[in-house]
Amino acid sequence: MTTTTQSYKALTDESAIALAESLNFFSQGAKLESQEIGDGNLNYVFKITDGESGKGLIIKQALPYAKVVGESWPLTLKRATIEANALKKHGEFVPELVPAVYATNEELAFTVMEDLSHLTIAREGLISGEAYPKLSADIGKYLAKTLFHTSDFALHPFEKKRLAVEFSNPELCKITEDLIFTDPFFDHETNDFEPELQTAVEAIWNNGPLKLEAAKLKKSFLTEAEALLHGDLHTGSIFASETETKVIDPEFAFYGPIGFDVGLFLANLIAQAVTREGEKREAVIRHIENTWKVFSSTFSELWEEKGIEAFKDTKGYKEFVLEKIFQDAIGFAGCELIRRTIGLAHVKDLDGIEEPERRIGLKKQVLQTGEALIVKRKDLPTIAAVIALVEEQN
Ligand code: SR1
Ligand code: MG
Repeated sequence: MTTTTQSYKALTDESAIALAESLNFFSQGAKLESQEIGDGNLNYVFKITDGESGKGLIIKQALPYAKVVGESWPLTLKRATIEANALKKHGEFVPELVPAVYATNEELAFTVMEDLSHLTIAREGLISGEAYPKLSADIGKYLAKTLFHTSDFALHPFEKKRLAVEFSNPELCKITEDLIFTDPFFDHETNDFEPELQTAVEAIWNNGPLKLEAAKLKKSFLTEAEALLHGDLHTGSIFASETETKVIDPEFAFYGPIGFDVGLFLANLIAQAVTREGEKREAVIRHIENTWKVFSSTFSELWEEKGIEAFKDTKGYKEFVLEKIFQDAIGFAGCELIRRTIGLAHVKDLDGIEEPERRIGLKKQVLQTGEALIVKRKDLPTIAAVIALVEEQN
């Protein structure tokens, strides 16, 4: 279902309700309520509910600027179409792990989708101590299926290149290129950190070998069009409960290196794990381990069963591909840890720690972990070695 053409106007609660009424989703005459619930950096999110039937839907609208900064940072509305199309494309492979899309409108830059408000944003739940037992198995599967099926290992080269063009997303990629791969490694105005971190941050800016490795990772992000990525797979892009997981917000989707999605998710688990102790910490550490285990075993099975690459049975090739994804993922995770600590957009896992000494101590530790993951990524052969490195910094 696609609605008719109109020129862009930001939705209000009233116009969001009028839009919902026009979709024939609710029964006629239903008394609808709207609540703007967007807590991300970029968009409006309206939740429309019919109190009587309990039915609901979500209308997400892209703003023509980045909400986190304001109108001084214009941002393409095309990202709404990219997001809706990525949800649909990824939904072909993991329908149970993404929200259903009901309607889209390119001009008004909105997507109408399944209401997931019975779930909690995973970052929020994890911060309040939830374990989400299915999280890593579900995300490992999501990663393997979406990334394998949109890669050259599964698609005819014409279709893969057609998708790479459809999902060309230069403006949103530029945000990542700047905020993850460039600005945190230089004295740049977008950086944001407590004065107590100044010495640690200057050490990053002056660390030539670290910057060389960050440059190599940035080059991979810029040039390796391997699969249709989610592009921003942090724990704020995931809804979860004890029994369900749904991945939302793929507005940064584009054809990029497979390890990027894997690495971003691992980094956000690491940023959560370091804030915990005892059994609760162990639960997140097990998620780190299991994400890689499920991803690599599912990817490997898909390779054997559905792979179309002529060299797929050549001894050592699958292992080479998985090893490259792993090394990339670990390096990208390091970059994400550094940017979430000293760059423009932080994470509540760390910023929300009220006690200043503990917060600063953990942030220094996260910076060291990020640096080590980047520089030592080729010497970390297994996920167990990565976990040992994370624990060493503690
Ligand atoms: C200006 S956007 C800042 C960050 O928010 C998004 O979720 C991405 O992570 C981006 O880097
Ligand atoms: Mg987002």
